[in-house]
Amino acid sequence: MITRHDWSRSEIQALLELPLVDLLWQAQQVHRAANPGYHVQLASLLSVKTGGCEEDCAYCPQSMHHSADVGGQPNLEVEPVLARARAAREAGAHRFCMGWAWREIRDGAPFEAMLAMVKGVRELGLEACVTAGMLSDHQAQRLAEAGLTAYNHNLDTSPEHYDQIISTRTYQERLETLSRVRSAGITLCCGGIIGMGEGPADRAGLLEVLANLDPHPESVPINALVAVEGTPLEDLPAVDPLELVRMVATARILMPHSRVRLSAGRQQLNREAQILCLLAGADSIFYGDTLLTTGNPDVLTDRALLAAAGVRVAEVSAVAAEPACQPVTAARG
Ligand code: SAM
Ligand code: DTB
Ligand code: SF4
Repeated sequence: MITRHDWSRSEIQALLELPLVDLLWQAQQVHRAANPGYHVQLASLLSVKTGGCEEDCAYCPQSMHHSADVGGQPNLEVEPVLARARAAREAGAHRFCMGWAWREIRDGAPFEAMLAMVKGVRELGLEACVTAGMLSDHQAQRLAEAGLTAYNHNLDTSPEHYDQIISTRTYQERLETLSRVRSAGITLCCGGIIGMGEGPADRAGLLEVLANLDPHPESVPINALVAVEGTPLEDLPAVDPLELVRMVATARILMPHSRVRLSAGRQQLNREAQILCLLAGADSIFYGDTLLTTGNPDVLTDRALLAAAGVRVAEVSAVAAEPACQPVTAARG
């Protein structure tokens, strides 16, 4: 199978608009060929620094620009974070993702603590992912040295729709952050959100930018907007679950070897819609009762979901044996 990096927006839009049965059939063929065995990865999330963020992302309950801001909570310390990572591992998670509501990483004690958290999570045999806004080359290098598996930084939407969602950081700055992470040898986790008032060309536009990154991001989170009260997007209607299925299937066709993560918004989906997303090629979910600040299905419900779908859950020990930075063709960050 050839992995392409030259997809046009019209080709992508045509995929998104295929009859659903044909889109699913194509996605499944690509998925089975690229990822034999169908292993689903479980990733747990923890918010280390919550709220009070200077950015104005319209969807986010952690922005100081919105009345929803959930700020005012102390940053978590290294030991409690590692205790949560241990508990996540015991519950069966493979990856532990930590979030900081920052515009950019600052040097000093909080960054040293971040490095200690990354080291500690890796020592537990888990993959470690951080999402903390923009960073410098030096900070990326230090995170790589600490063993960071992946850095999450989303493009969120198309370049054209972007300024309706965020005004305090440009699309170009996001692309530069991604390239810094890549240069440091850390795998990329980069995706977006649907349900923010975008049109079909915007969904194709987001996927176009992602699919033309070379190499592709190893991990591509597809979020459905969680419309939080007190954010500018609070009144937007819930996205049709089949639109999420289409987005997942198209991401799978465009980026055959990437992990496509069915991310925020699963609480609005019934079991069957989630299974359709798995069929469409999603091979990771966030696992644990909370995302960063909003809810997620509980662990037992998710275990039952995966059992009902009949998918295999990746073994933690197998994940731990993988090196932090893998060759591009095999990378599954
Ligand atoms: N401040 C960091 C940053 O923006 O890179 C890290 C945290 S941020 C919460 C991580 C991602 O979560 C965002 O880029 C966005 O795609 C997603 N997200 C945040 N709030 C969301 C919401 N209400 N619904 C869906 N996705 C959301
Ligand atoms: C991503 O794309 N989705 C996750 C993870 N990356 C960091 C975060 C979703 C957050 C949803 C809103 C909240 O819980 O605050
Ligand atoms: Fe929320 Fe991250 Fe935007 Fe800050 S930068 S408002 S934490 S999404």
